[in-house]
Amino acid sequence: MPNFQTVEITTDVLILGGGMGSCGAAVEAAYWAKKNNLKVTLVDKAAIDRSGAVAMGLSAINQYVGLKDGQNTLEDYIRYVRNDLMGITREDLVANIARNVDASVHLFEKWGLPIWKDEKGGYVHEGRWQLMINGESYKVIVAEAAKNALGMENIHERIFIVEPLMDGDRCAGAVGFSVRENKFYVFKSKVTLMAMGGAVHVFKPRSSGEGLGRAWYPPWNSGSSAYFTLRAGAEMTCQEVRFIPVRFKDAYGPVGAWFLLFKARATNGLGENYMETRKGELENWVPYGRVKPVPANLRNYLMMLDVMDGKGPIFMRTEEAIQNLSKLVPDEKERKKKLKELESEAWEDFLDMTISQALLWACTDVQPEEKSSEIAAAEPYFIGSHSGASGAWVSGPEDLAPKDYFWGYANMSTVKGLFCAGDASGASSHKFSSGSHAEGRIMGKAGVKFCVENSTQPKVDAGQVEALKAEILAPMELFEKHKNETTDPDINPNYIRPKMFMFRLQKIMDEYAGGVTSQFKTSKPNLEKALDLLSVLREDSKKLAAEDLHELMRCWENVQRMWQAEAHVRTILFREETRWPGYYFRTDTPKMDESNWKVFANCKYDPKSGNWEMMKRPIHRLCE
Ligand code: SFD
Ligand code: AMP
Repeated sequence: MPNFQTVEITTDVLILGGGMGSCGAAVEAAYWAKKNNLKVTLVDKAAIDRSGAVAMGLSAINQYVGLKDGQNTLEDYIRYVRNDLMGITREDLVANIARNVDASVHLFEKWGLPIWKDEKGGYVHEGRWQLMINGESYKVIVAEAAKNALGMENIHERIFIVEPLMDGDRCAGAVGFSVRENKFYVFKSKVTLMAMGGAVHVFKPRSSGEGLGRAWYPPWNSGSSAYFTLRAGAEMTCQEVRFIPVRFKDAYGPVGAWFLLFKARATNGLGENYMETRKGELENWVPYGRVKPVPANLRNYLMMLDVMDGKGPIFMRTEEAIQNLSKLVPDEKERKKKLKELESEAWEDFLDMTISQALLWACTDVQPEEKSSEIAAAEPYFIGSHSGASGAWVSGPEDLAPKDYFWGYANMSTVKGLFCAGDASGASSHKFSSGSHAEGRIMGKAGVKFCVENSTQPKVDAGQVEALKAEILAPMELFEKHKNETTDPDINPNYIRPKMFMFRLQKIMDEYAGGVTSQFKTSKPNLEKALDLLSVLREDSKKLAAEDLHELMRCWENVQRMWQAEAHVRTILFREETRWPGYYFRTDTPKMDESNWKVFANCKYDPKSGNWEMMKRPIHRLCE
């Protein structure tokens, strides 16, 4: 077992993660910290230039409200999110992000992000709320601003954060380890701002064998946010609201530009448009079945019904859409030019954010102007910033939040001094990249205020740190101790390697908690079985073994996924209805129950007793 040096860093404001939320927090916190002479420190498991969901780039900014230009009102956005989430959303949080998001977008443009412009110099919209960008370098641009604000000396990269440090009921920082050097890190802080993304590979992915690892959501976001907040004892919300995006099949290319910008249709193997042939089904989900646009989960559901009836494959009719758009140009020469333009936009949409989809098109001889491409529902992900909603239950802003949604500081979780944003904060969907950055800024400002008003450095017990160090590094010790006892180091009665552990977790979730194989369906007996198997898995997690630092990270990623899984299963079990068909379907409670379940389903883990508590929280509306 190598000797691990302990590195201790004491700071005022600690930012965990280096993605969109954290980069927003960094620029804002740096500004307010300077005025108050405070130190801000950021820690990322990767390099912030290309970390998080935006690593590969994006082709659209999905949240732009256009408030100043009078394009939309805050109420318009609230209603959009409320309807898309089947009525379950924290409208105070949504409004707070929506009123700040345009400023983030303007900053991106100022920092150098190319946003598409029309002839009049206005932004080119993909849809009502979405802007088209040349976004290959989106993350590099946003990270550069964060780096400039903090200074590289305050940014620690390639450190995997595992656990919170606590001083009684106050968060006192975090511990983790370097994935490059034998160093254990202890970050002590007055306030902790956390945006470590959502989770993927909790469920078995569709990709297997040679494609294993390919998923829509980035494989490096592994549930660290949910784990961190749960272990700190924070209340969580919407843990049942997973997200299942419909994507181009196998390489997960985005569909938004096709549906919204190119106005494409999707049809089944018989050429039928399920949005028309299955329209009647929407009446079972009123009032949300009647809103425009049809909520994302219901769009999914109509498609899934066709697939379950054996009417697949489902095709995005790219050839039809491109021909239709080019036909709008009357002059033949101009029409040919338009056709070329559309073709190049179609390829760029993928090259900007899902390069593998462009590769798949190239290697399967697809020319989108000639041939349709298959689309399919992906496996479930946890992403509070997109069309899912899972995350921590955080305080709203003082001026907008109803009384029971406000406890002192915007975006503070129910644990003192622990703030969350982006995928880490729940019930405020449809923030996407821009809204996550805006929410990070909100968190940055509120976090500094907390720090100024709670200026004593929390106490950290040295025994607590030593115990965490031993527990976190244990997988390396276990491997060293037993590795020579078998000829194949993968097979050993004394330990389990993280990949096998992950397969076990994914099999449980896939089969019992409504994954791809079970057609996204589950029920009370299935969920109870899942909990039973998860408790055995938890026991076996003590036997995880790591050959090196990289595998140590893999061990802890999978422990974190397991906790995300448990919160999910418990909450689906608690909510005795089906509200989001197309995300999951509870076969024993197949209908939506507005009288009993138009509430938030929250949960909390008590680190002292090890017990879980489930609770309902009321929904307050900000507008009609
Ligand atoms: O169209 C640790 N999103 C899109 N948003 C848009 O605005 N437009 C799009 O076009 C988007 N598309 C899209 C999107 C997401 C994904 C996965 C794809 C495509 C394939 C959504 C946004 O990307 C998303 O809303 C934001 O990125 C959320 O921000 P944030 O900050 O909550 O998460 P992050 O950016 O992934 O960053 C997470 C950070 O945490 C780090 N981290 N650090 C230390 N220790 C640990 N244990 C850690 N675990 C994680 C990460 O390294 C990272 O820095 S479209 O297809 O929908
Ligand atoms: P996506 O590429 O699927 O992530 O979509 C990008 C944006 O477009 C998100 O805001 C989606 O909610 C929205 N969107 C995608 N498809 C549709 C659709 N068919 N109708 C309305 N909005 C959509």
